[in-house]
Amino acid sequence: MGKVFSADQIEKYENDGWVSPLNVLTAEQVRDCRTRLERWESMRGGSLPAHERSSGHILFPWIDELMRNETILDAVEDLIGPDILCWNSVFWIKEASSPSYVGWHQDLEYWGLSSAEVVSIWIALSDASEDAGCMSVIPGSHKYVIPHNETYAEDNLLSRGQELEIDLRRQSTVAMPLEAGQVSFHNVRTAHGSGPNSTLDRRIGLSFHYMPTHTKQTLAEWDTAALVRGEDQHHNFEHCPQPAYDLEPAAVEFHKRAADAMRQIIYAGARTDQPTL
Ligand SMILES: O=C(O)CCC(=O)C(=O)O
Repeated sequence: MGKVFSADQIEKYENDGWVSPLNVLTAEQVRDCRTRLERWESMRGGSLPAHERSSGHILFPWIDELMRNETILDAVEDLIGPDILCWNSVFWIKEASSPSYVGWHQDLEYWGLSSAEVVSIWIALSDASEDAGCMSVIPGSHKYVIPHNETYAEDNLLSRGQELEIDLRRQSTVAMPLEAGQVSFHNVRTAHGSGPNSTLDRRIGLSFHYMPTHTKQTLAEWDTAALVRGEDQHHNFEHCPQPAYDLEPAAVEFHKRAADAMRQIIYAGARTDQPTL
């Protein structure tokens, strides 16, 4: 038995590479987060530029607080132990009735992280039903590496339009629908993807990517991460400062450097004729 997950849930995560859902946020907390996000989007003219959808925890105390949510960290500790860094956070937004989708992929191949223990969590800030295009996974796929195609397809929300090079009709996939306020957990190598949003509401998710402190960045000399629990005896990443208030100038400057480093990593080896984040 862990702090949050039962022994069966931990075993399921180890065998299948995912566990979901966990109830974390109240309806009021979800409303508050959504209001703050949508206020920020209005400031930016309606939607966030790609570089701001990533690492928002460096810019805004409310995202930093979500990243340090005790229930989430207890659950992550059950899966990877007590010394935890958060590498990144990303907003995954599909507008109402939109064709946006996320191609099937495994993240570890693109992030340069040395540890296959990295755990991705996804917080639903609106209902993420199957009709809204919730995430699905291929159970057990965290145990092997699958080649990817890079399609750069317009509606694919991934940086390179990645798609697994396998026939999905031969795979058994499992949908992970979430109600607003619930959270899913998947291993960084678990193959996952999601379809379009055919509902009348936006599908809004916020992912955080947690890793043991011994993890190294293999694609860049310098990278950042937030120490969210325990001790970091390895110092492989520069620790992100916690923002004192929204868009604090020092935080904006740090975020710019961190986002530049992230862009180099995410696009390492990619085609050069494509627009970058
Ligand atoms: O939002 C989605 O549908 C996919 C998110 C994702 O790829 C991730 O959190 O790793």
